[in-house]
Amino acid sequence: MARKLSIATKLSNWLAIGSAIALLTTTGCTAQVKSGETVTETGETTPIAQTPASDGNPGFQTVKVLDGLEHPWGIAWLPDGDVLITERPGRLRIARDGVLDPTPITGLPAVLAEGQGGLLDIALHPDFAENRWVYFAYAHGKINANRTRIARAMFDGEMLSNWQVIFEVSQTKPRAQHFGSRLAWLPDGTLLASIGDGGNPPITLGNELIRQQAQNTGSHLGKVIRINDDGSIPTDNPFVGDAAAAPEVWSYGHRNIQGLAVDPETGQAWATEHGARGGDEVNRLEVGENYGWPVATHSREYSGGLISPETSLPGMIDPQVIWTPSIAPSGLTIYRGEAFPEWQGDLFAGALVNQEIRRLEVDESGAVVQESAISIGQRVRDVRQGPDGLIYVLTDERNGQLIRLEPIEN
Ligand SMILES: [Ca+2]
Repeated sequence: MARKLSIATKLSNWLAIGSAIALLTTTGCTAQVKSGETVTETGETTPIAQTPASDGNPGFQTVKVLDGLEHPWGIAWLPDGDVLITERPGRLRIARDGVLDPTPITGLPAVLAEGQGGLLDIALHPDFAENRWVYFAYAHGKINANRTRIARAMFDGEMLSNWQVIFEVSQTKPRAQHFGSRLAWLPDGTLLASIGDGGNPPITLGNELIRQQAQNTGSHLGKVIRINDDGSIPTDNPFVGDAAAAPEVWSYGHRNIQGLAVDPETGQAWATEHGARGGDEVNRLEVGENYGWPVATHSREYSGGLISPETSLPGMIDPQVIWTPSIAPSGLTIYRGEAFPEWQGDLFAGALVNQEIRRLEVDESGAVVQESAISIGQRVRDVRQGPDGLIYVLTDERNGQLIRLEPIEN
């Protein structure tokens, strides 16, 4: 039976499924991209394009693994090598043995699928093999009053059951902007989640712009929160015991984090955050710290006006990287696989507008020291390391794809 296949067999099936796409180049790299043939009669995949090794980079190619995904947002691999993928309109898809099931998984509630909202990130419990819990972040409510929610449900391989909302933002907001919604587990088994700032001007809360809530530790807006696997609050969260603060808050002063990852080797958390016009950021996250938004920022209003005269302030953490103009950063991963030894420990950040991946090299002190780009040619929504040590990309298109980067010998 297919479900008894070993992971190795499944991965070889995955290899056989894809057909290569996406001309791929590396910024600053003079490597020639050469054409290849398409799928052979045996079903083995040959890439359309490859990038030979150069300048300390490995040779690599992209192949298409899946298509027919409508605005896919997040991905999670099951222990048997099958893969779950969220689609922003509100569906959960599964690919078994490299084949996308045409029927979505049942057991999900309705989500607010408007604007930036919908069914967003997915993460398996670290002990999923034993407890079957799958975690979701999504937009809930109505267009004039909505919020980010986190829920978990049990997945038996066929359907979801026992849907439990374990967190929701305490305040509602109008419109469909800035849900944050990336999920990442810390080594201690607690869950980090990013929550957006509530949205752009002219959205207000009380007598000020709602984005000011990013500086209010009493609000979940504009934060990274940390919760236990059942939604309860870890007693060692930084603002536990502060009556004016929300006890879930872990870091603050964020606009809209769309990439969140924890280094499996060091436990260090990283985030990529959207600015408005320019001022996108890469941040190395530290517990309890203030990352500045909207009082210290390199971003400007979409109109071009100043958001703040300050780009840095005492007591606030400056970004490791500033992207102006904006690349619209999306999913983030820290590479710790064996398939690309040259990229060990590097950050891979998706970019929606630039339709590429940014690779960031980090030195021993944790500082970003070099950056390059890998073109994908479609809006990149998520970047993850697969269980096979290869790098996978979801593209944010109506016919979105799962694309894989794999090494080549040359
Ligand atoms: Ca910042």
